[in-house]
Amino acid sequence: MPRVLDVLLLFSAIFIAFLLFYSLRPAKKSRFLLVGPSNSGKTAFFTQLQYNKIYPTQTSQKPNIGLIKLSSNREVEVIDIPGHPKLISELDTYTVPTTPVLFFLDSSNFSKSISVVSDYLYQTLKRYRSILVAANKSELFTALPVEKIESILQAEINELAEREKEQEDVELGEWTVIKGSVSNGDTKEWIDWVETRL
Ligand SMILES: Nc1nc2c(ncn2[C@@H]2O[C@H](COP(=O)(O)OP(=O)(O)OP(=O)(O)O)[C@@H](O)[C@H]2O)c(=O)[nH]1
Ligand SMILES: [Mg+2]
Repeated sequence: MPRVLDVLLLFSAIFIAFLLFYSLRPAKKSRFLLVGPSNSGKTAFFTQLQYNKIYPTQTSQKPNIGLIKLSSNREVEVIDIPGHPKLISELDTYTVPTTPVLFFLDSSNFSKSISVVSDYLYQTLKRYRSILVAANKSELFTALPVEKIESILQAEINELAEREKEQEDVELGEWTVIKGSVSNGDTKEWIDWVETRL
């Protein structure tokens, strides 16, 4: 009889340890990234998400990491990765291919920066599966229409992929472009996109 009791006690202890392990373990955090060339508005968007206010920014030299609550009231980690070409290796610090990425570009300066933006987008598409190109600063008079931005980017990405195909097989993430403006608070479609992918 004492044997049966010992076995029962042992099983109860294992069961309680199991319950404690699963209830005390930290919940898996959702995360999304703000990526893209310098001056595209990532940190402005980050401060808007984090503090509900756009603060004056300077070129970032290290990532900004924050916790925000989206409409579902779920806490989400947002990481703003500096866009300076010297810091492109930061892209690899967070690489989990399924992490949703908001890739920022400046629509008002796009014609002058096509190759820099396309190269950066190409590098991002090689690392992540789901990318929304946030065509920011669309309120400015000089902003290029989103359809034009999309077709130029598509042609550039095709060319880059074609060139690289000769050396190795390339698999690129899915991407789409949505315009918006951090300054005007026109960012809802970007946030909705992120929410459906977390
Ligand atoms: N007109 C306009 N300006 C914007 C908008 N969003 C951001 N800016 C401005 O663009 C400039 C650059 O913004 P940042 O957020 O610092 O750019 P960033 O992408 O973080 O740049 P790096 O840190 O160098 O990678 C700042 O002066 C912002 O105020 C926008 O929607 N419209
Ligand atoms: Mg910045």
